[in-house]
Amino acid sequence: MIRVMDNPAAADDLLTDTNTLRQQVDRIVASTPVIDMHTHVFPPEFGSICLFGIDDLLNYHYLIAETFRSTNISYAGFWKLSKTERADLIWKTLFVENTPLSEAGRGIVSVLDAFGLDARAPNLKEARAFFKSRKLPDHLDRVLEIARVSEIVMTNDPFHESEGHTWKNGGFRNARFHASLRLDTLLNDWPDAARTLAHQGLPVNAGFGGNTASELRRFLDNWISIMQPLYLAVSLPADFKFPNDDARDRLIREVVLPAAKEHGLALTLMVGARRGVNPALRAAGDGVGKADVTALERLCAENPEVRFLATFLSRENQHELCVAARKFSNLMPFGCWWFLNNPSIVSEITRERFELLGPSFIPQHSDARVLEQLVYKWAHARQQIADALSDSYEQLLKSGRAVARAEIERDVTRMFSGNFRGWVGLKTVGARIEAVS
Ligand code: FIX
Ligand code: ZN
Repeated sequence: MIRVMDNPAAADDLLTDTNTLRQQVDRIVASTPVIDMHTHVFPPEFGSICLFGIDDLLNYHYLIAETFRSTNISYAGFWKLSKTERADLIWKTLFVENTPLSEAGRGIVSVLDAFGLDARAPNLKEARAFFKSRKLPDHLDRVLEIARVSEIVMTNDPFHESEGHTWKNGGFRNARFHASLRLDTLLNDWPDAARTLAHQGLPVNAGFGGNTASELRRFLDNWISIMQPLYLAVSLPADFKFPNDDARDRLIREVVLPAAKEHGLALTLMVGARRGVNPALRAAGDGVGKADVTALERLCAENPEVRFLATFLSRENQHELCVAARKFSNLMPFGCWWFLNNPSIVSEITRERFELLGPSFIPQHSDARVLEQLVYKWAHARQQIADALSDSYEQLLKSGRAVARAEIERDVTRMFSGNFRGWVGLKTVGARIEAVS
């Protein structure tokens, strides 16, 4: 029985009819702006790493891996081709000679459809002409509008030379983009990072001699002041351990955590990638491994003043991540990462999170690398989130509590932007977006 008087919403506002309820949830989830809190998308100021258009879309590493399953070309032969030739081959293999049943294949179809392009075209002539005709700044606006993405977080590694030029020349101006300071080179490739820094004149060495730790702190402080990141981030291998007797442990304890504390920055951990399982596939050659969630628990327990954002790549780790988040209020689970970003798994993980965490998590990030991927990744994720949320509200209704439209809006806004804003201290003042310390 629904006890109207006990609810804050007026009786008329309560959605007691399941069809109406589902329609409202679909509409609200489809239209609520989202902050995309982890991407590899860059604004035009970043030059060649700002990827867009059909050739970049088809050269996505997800599709490259799939192409090798349906053609006999050698790895060497494939990499010898130009970007345009590779796109032609991928189109022919996955979209003309086969049906694009995979999530990444369907993604291309959704993008073409959103722009009124023929997803059954025999070649890329029409799509290339269309994307060539677009003016990048207008196109960027349009993509964000279709995807209902209000703000985007980039991945910015201070060791990547491709970005250095932009940062040295005053950075970027687009207020919808934010930086995140990526620590992969530093934490996962320490001997190389130490060599590079020493080469740049920093008195550091791989054996942590002298003032290595304090010099690295200065290095991070400097990049934090240049990039103004919303958080520090690292992807970690499936065998990541904490505590551990290795350089990464020292770097985390002596450099990264103190920097996070001093600057009030959250630390994002993306755990479970197994890099270079098949190096011949380059970026498409990474795999997945089940990780040890107790490492994250130890980090959260030892550093209650640090806010952690965490995602795991293995499906097997998802339940443990939810349980860990119930134990540590400084832990925010986010996203269905990479090989998990398939409708069936997004549905499963989102439902599990509702059941264990209510609305206190961030359901998805796109991980887009190419601008227009935002269109399909968000459209597809929103469908799964809406279905899972509708089912949760319907179960609540059956148990005796109806929801009102305003409550659905509150919940979706919290999950699509509020949880992240609160976690990283990002506020919106009218159209002006600013980070607060
Ligand atoms: O480490 C990461 O941020 C990963 O998301 C990428 O490296 C990966 O290649 C990817 O694109 C996954 O979606
Ligand atoms: Zn990523």
